[in-house]
Amino acid sequence: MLTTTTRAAAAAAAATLVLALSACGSGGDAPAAGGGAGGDDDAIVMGFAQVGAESGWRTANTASIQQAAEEAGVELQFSDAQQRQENQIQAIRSYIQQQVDVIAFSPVVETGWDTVLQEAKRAQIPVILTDRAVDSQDDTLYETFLGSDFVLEGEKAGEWLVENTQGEDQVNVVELQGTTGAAPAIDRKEGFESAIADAGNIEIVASQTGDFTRSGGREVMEAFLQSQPDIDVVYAHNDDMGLGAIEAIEAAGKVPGQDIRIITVDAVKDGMTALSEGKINFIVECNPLLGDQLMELAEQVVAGEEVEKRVLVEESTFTQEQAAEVLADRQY
Ligand code: GZL
Ligand code: ZN
Repeated sequence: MLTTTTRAAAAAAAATLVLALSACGSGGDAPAAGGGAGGDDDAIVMGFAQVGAESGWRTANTASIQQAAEEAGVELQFSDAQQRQENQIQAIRSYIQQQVDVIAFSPVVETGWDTVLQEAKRAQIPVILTDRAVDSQDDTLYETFLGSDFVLEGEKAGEWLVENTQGEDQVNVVELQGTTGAAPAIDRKEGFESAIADAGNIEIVASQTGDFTRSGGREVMEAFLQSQPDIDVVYAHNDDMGLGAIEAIEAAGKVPGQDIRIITVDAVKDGMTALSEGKINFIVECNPLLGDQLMELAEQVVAGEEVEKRVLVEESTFTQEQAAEVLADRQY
């Protein structure tokens, strides 16, 4: 557990890392004539403050952003906040100091962003939200939000469960929530609960955060297997926690996908593999490949063009049969 002093040290270290990266990234040249930091004076300089590296989804999201920046000729200053909001805020402040042309980030939680976003606004640096949203009332603090509709993802998961438990008298669900306070965790819970609300036979008997990690999912599922006498279904807010739950279920001598059915969200390679093997029963896709759309939006906002306030991404759902068909073609 990081104490406040070590947290501050960690935050400072993260900021130093960002500054070091940016120095080496721009080859230490003087700020370009274009006003932004960085070597090439007409390349857009983007500061990206990533959540962390907590899941397969995040790894794919980071790869997509880095590859798209390369292809678009955008100079990317990139930081990993290890899932800590103070590190993301520190990184955004360092991008403001560097006078980047545009800031993009995926807010680890919904709250607590207004102050630093007002600093970016005062510095006249446009901000793009990707993946996760903020709860700020002032939507002049960011140009656009590019990402999925997490409530819809939760609804798709709940609708599948309602359709596939018709006739079962009592379906006990345990829920592995994502990071506490994160938009996907809040919204996937809301969507799922709304979809099962009218089904009289489905009940969420336990719900706890596994912080979107495989180890978190395993530890919480071990506890649920101890405390819950009858678990029929696991609803995990991402594949990684579902995969951790599979480890706990198998360690308890039960068969995942049969004794205990599993529904997850993301559809990353490891999740789709488990789905094709019958250990997961249904996956709702959450598309991490936001890089190309992000670079297009960055070019538009830096050019001062109006952009949609909300840009949704395409995504689907997968059954066990569908996973087996598409597994070989999955990019992530
Ligand atoms: C969703 C994204 C979530 C993924 C998790 O867009 O924020 O964070 O579902 C990731 O796998 O950790
Ligand atoms: Zn039961």
